Amino acid sequence: MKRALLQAPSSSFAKGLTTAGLGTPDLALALAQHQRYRVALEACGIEVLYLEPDPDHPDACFVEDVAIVTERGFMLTRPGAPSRRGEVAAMAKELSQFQNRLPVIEAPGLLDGGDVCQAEDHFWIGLSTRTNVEGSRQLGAWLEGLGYTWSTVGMDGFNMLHLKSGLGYLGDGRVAVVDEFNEDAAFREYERVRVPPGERYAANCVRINDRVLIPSGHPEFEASLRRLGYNVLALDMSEFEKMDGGISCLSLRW
Ligand code: CIR
Repeated sequence: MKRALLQAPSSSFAKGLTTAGLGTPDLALALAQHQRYRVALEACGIEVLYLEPDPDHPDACFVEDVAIVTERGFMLTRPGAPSRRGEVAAMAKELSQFQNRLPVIEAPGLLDGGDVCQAEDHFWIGLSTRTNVEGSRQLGAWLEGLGYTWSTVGMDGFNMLHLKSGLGYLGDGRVAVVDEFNEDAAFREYERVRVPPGERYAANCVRINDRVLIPSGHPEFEASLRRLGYNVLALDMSEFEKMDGGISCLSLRW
């Protein structure tokens, strides 16, 4: 991985969608946490690019949801939340410098990037309240054209915003999972690293080159990653957690 695209939270950040019930985020603290996130990515050897903050779209800092980026090509999504659909235009403009024609999920398809997890040449697509079967089918067809495989993961009745709210691919055939995914046939061939029930927020973790980024304050999970030999970087994500966002949501990485 060489590059990441970020967007700082804007003045309207606190007006974004949330179900967390953790209170109103502090913008100054969110900006400081975002800055430390950038420094952490740079420590992983990543060149960081920025989109302009966008006060018309309070959730726009969660850039992961509006595009799928792979080593073989980029695709724009059609976010499940109507208030987020306008974020795609700025992303299209930014990514067009890397790829001339950008395919996009078309109505009635819905897809949030937070529901898409790459594990080597395979992609899991979560069917959440933000991503429907049609969205997964369109993404899947595009992925197949690039030589990837894909499968859907049911999330009916799970108390989770996105697929990656409950899992993170760690590389080396290993996936961090909350209990709901532990028995799922989709992950049977992978070594599962269990995220303790009291530390669910940490399931949204990302492997970047030789490091794993996790949210701080999850000691049991952090210790199990360290036992497996991972170089763990723990970041305070409190203000983003208040808006249902995690470590992966704040960047697109390729
Ligand atoms: C939303 O509800 O869309 C935002 N407040 C949070 C999005 C988090 N994104 C992600 O998990 N990929």
